[in-house]
Amino acid sequence: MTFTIESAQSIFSSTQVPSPIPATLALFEQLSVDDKLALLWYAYTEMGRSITPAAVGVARLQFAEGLLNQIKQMSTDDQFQVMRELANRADTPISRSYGVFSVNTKLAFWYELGELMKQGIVAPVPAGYQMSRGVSIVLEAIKQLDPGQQITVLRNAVVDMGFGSDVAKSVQTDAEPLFPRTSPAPAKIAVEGITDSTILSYLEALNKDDFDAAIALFTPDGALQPPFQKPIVGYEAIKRYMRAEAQGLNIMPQQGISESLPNGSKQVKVTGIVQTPWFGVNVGMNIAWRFLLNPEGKIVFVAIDMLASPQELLNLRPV
Ligand code: 45D
Repeated sequence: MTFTIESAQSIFSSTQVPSPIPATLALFEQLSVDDKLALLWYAYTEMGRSITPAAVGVARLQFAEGLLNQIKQMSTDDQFQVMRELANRADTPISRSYGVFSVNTKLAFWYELGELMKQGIVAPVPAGYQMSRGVSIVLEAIKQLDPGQQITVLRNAVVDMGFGSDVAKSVQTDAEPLFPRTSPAPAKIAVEGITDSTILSYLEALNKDDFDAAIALFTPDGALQPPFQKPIVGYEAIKRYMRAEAQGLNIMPQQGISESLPNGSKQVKVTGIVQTPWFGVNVGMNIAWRFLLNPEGKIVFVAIDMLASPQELLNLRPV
């Protein structure tokens, strides 16, 4: 029995509801460049969700340090110009360097710039800037989101900046350190409604950052589809992705449903909370995993979805 990625993507499709995140990002995209920068500043400072400083390791910043030092030495006007170029994805040397940073280095770069803005070394918004109607509309839309969705909007906005940024190609080099875990994740996991050992092993492996163990649970052409992204196919690609994006996650699954299909395969949906090391225990994201297992119990496909609302945690209807 073979599956196509397309057929696998549609498992539990009746539980899929439109997410407000792409809609909010589309509103953001329509803003002028100064409005985008101002929006991010207001959203970042007003939401009051604090980034865990431990996440911004000194070693991680070393990749962004050169750029940050250049920016520090610039005039205020030039600093704005650089930020505009990044937000506009302009083809300039600085914007190109940014474009090849890994996701975590991009986030660390803006975190540090944000700190410099708070200290007054870099000015936060252009002098004389008046908040436009567009900015207040997008800000209002962001305020309606739950905290996990808010940080996802911020993250996606940052990751899309710079020239030639391509999340799918972004890789973390071996030189970049692992995220420090502030508190150990639970080693043993119990999920109401789930006894399948593949599923439990997958979740436990992620909690230990044991990506080799996680990969071993997939078929060689198995696929992993992250939130709002295309499926990533095969051991090597999934492992590279996990090394870059799944370090230090706290996985706290709550409940699930497992359904045997006529051909001996199984579809499993699990919902629960995931914490990112960037925000630690301060922000929980409501997440669903939709697994397709072959008759041998290997993962053919898993989609990770950001839930549209906390009520979706209980939405485990099959089909
Ligand atoms: O422009 O099972 C200023 C997978 C103003 C793996 C600013 C997973 C100017 C498999 C404020 C300075 C990974 C898929 C900007 C599971 C300006 C698996 C700065 C899921 C930009 C479960 C802004 C993992 C700043 C998940 C500093 C769902 C913004 C992980 C910083 C999700 C934003 C992680 C940050 C998320 C956002 C992390 C740090 C959503 C971090 C978000």
